[in-house]
Amino acid sequence: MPFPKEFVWGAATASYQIEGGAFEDGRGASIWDTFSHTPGKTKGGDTGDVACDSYHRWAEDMELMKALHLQAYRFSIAWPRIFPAGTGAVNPAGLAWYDRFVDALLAAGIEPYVTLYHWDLPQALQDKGGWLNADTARAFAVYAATVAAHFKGRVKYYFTLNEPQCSVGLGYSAGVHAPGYKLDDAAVFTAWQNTIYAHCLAADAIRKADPDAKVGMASTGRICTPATDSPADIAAAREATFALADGDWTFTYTPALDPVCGRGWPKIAGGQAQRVVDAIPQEQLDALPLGRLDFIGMNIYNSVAVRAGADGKPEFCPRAAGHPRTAIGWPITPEAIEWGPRFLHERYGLPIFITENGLSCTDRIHLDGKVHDPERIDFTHRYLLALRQGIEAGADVQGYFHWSLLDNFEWSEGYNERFGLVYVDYPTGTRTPKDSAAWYRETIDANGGNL
Ligand code: IFM
Repeated sequence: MPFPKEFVWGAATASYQIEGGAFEDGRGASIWDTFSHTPGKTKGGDTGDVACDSYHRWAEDMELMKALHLQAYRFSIAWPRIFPAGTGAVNPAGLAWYDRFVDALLAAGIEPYVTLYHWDLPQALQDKGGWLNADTARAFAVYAATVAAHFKGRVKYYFTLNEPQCSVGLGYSAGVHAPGYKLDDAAVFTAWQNTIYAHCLAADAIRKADPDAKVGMASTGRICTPATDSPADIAAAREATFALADGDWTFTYTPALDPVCGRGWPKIAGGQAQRVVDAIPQEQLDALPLGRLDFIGMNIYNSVAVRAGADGKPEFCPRAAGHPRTAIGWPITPEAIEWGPRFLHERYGLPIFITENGLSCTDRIHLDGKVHDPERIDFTHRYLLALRQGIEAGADVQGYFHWSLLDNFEWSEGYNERFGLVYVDYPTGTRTPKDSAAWYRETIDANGGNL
């Protein structure tokens, strides 16, 4: 059975991961330039200086997207290309590059879905405290307003943030992403709170600049799936998906979505972070309704199974020995993309886009010159079947963006992980569509009816 009639099929990327051109046409430095150039922070010392060189090879990428029959493309705008110092003067060359790109997408009949912040914060703002400083949120709103006004009538769909769970959790708590901080839970919550404040101000700014624009946030987090179909296990999985404990709350949907979906700031069981939640300034509380969402973006990769314990409380189920994994080591759990959207749709009542889903494989060019990636086809096939079950069960999922269009710079993992439908030979920049690209095109053409 095909997917719903208006279902949108796309692929996704992010600026720092593919663009390169890091020092061109007036782009300012971002925290990822600083971080990746700091010895020991990325595998092999890899940086995004060149990445897939999409800054120069974008027309080629456009042809790849056309050949894939993509209906939509989710990409991010690099804030430091538009405002090299984060605030102040606009860089016209930065806007001009995205002008060419967006116009080419539209000419190809591919709908742009723009992410405004996929982690490449201007370094100049980091120097003033980054997300620990509420001024960063105000600067983000100016940037969002500038972009939305500039692309009015051309870009309709915006995601303000990509995965605050990672930009804050990995960047301010675990220290493995830029800016590389390992702060206490209270400080981590301060960065979180300012990030959500930024979303709220930006959502408002986008709507004021372009009343026809639609605003979402691309979120991620722990998804718990029921060990069996029993109502008790389903209830336990739901509870565990949204539960927050002090020191274990950043990789969850709740503190990103509850505040902007009319549920207020959630309680964080424990101490440190809750003290900061209790002290959120009034102006930030007042801004929450501005952050209302037209849709939720979910970046889904895997999940953990949960059952109801003897007292009905959630118990995590260990994975069986040898459970299937992707090249990066993440478990393969298609049920994530059935239950995640079901639980979020029940809780928030909003349409959902799967803004990322995919896997890294140990892809290579085979003797016949092609890239055979049956693992990616099998993984995506299984996840799409599960997604369709979720839709049939009532989750209002309106589109799917495969992560990623191209192999690219996988943050602290450098170029070690290949997530693309298209293989990139980094020394030459040569692109080779993998077998999965042809398979995905067939799936798009059949609106999933081939699955
Ligand atoms: O590459 C990342 C992306 O930038 C954010 N979501 C997860 C992907 C795979 O790790």
